[in-house]
Amino acid sequence: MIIHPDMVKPIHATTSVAPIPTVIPNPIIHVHAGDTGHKTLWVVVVLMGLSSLAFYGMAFRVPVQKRLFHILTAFITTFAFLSYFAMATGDGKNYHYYTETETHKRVPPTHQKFGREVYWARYIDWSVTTPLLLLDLALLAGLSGANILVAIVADVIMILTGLFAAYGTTDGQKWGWYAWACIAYLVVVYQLASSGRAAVATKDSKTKAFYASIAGFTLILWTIYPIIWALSEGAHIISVDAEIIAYAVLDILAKPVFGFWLLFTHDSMSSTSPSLEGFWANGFGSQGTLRVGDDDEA
Ligand code: RET
Repeated sequence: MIIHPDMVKPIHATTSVAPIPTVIPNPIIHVHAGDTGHKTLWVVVVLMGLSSLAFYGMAFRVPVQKRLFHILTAFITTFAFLSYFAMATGDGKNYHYYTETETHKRVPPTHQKFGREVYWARYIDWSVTTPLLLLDLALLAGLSGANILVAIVADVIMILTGLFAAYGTTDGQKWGWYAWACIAYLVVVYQLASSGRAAVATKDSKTKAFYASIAGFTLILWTIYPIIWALSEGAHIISVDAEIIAYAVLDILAKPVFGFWLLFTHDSMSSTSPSLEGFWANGFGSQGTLRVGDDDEA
């Protein structure tokens, strides 16, 4: 009898003892968002859009000298609106592939390749909006320029190293980048909790109490992000839908809720809050104006 190779090729070998690894690799398992995740992304698009409109509306109701916080906060939700619009319509994401190895007692280890969705649009959003959120808090506290710069640079390092962590192929690479991001985050925490508190100590009691509450709220919220990251993109414990919902709740608290709280309180304290004149309100004064054609006359 002639034995054809197809007759012996063990494509899906089964046994009652233990799974026998096949010579044909298992197909890649794709881990992606479902219906709930997609709907959640659209809900956030709408909420970020509406809050942006509300913040721009609030900005127009106060004189330009008092508009800095309104404008910063409206920009924050506008960026989030755009990034959520990208994610909801299927942009700003791709599959990150990795292999999980399972060891067995009697047979050689088996390998399974996975592709999990990474929503990289988040990191673009966060790299712009978290510095703006920090600026809101730093200006409220009256933080020095030097401290603001350190906080913002540390913050950008945190987000970018977080992005590298999301695409890490080996555990060492992934968790190595994660560790750098956490160290950068500690610098941000230090600037808000220590330098920020010292700076606000010279202000009136209302501002002091308000900074303590809103900076405390921010620090608690921001600390949940790396925990969600570790459970989702890090250790792949929770589903992509769960990851989308968790970040959606955090983003809504960190941006629109934070924004309304900041602006309503700021407007109610507006008699004590500083008024920005100079370039912010009037552009370059006559002395600083560049006049076209000055050189030609000379
Ligand atoms: C990552 C993963 C790496 C470790 C750390 C992280 C921290 C992220 C933070 C994000 C804050 C985002 C906000 C968004 C508002 O919409 C990058 C998740 C520490 C703190 C406030």
